[in-house]
Amino acid sequence: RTLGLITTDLALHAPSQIASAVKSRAGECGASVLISMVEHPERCQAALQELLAQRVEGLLVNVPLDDPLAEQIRQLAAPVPVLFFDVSPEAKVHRLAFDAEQGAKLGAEHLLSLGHRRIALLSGPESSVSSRARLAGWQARLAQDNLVPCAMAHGDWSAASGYEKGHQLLAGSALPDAILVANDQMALGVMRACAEKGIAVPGQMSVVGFDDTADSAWFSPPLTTIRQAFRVAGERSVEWLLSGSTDELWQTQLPVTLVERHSSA
Ligand code: NPF
Repeated sequence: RTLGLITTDLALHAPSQIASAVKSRAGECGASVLISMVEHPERCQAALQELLAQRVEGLLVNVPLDDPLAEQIRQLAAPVPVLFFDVSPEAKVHRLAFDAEQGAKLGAEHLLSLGHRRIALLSGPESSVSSRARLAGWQARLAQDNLVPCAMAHGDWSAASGYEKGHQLLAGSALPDAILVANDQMALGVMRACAEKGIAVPGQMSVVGFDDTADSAWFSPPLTTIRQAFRVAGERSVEWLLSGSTDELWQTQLPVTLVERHSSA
C-alpha cells in the first residue's frame, strides 16, 4: 500500500517532524510513503499529478493553502482521499490540525501569570493558516486583559528570520518583558539576538516558542514552548487514510500543551 505526502520545506523542523511521524506510522502499517516537497503552493497540482500517477491510495498535504486551492486539489484527487494540515476550518476538505488558538492562549496566559505586560509578538508568515491562527489567539488573549502587543513582526519560520526580527523587536528604547514566538526555530534566533545584546533570558526577557521540536529542550536556556505532538498527528492521519472509511468529512483538532522549561520566568 502506498500513501503520498505533499509537504512544504522539509528543512524546517515542524514539517520534517510531521513527515517523519507519517513515515514511521505508515511503516508500522506496512505502507510506504512517497514524499513530494513543493516550494510554492501553486506547485501542489503538479505534485499531486505525479503522486497519483504512482497510484497512491491516500494523500496528506502539509502546505499552507487557501480554501479554493485546497478544494480544487480534493476534487482533482477524487476518489483518492486527501487530508490537509494547514487549511482553514471553513474549507470543505478533510483536515487534521493542532488547536492553534488554544496554544496561543496557553503561551500568552503563561506570560501574563508571570506578571509580564509588555509582550512582543513574533508571528509566522501570513500565508499560513496555522500562523494566522496563532497570532489571532495571542491578540485575543492579550485583549482580554486590555493589552495590545508592545511590538510585532513576521518571520518566515527560520531561525535566521527569528534572529533578524528579534533584533528589530529589541531595538526600541523600552524593551519588552517577554516575546511570544510562533515556532521554536524562530525562538532560537530570538535568543541569539538577546545574547548579542546582553539581555538575559529569562532574567530580563522571557521567550516562549511554539512546536516543541526535538531540539527545543537543548536550546540555551531550554525553551518554554507549546507542545504539538507531531507523532500523534502522524499516527492519526495515517490511520485515518488507511482505514478505508474516508467518505464522511473528517475534521479533527489535536490538543496542545504548555511545556515550561527555563526561557521564561
Ligand atoms: C509550520 C510550518 C512550517 C514551518 C514551521 C511550522 N511551525 O513551526 O509550526 O507550522 C505549522 C504548519 O503550517 C501546519 O501545517 C502544521 O503542520 C503545524 C504543526 O505546523
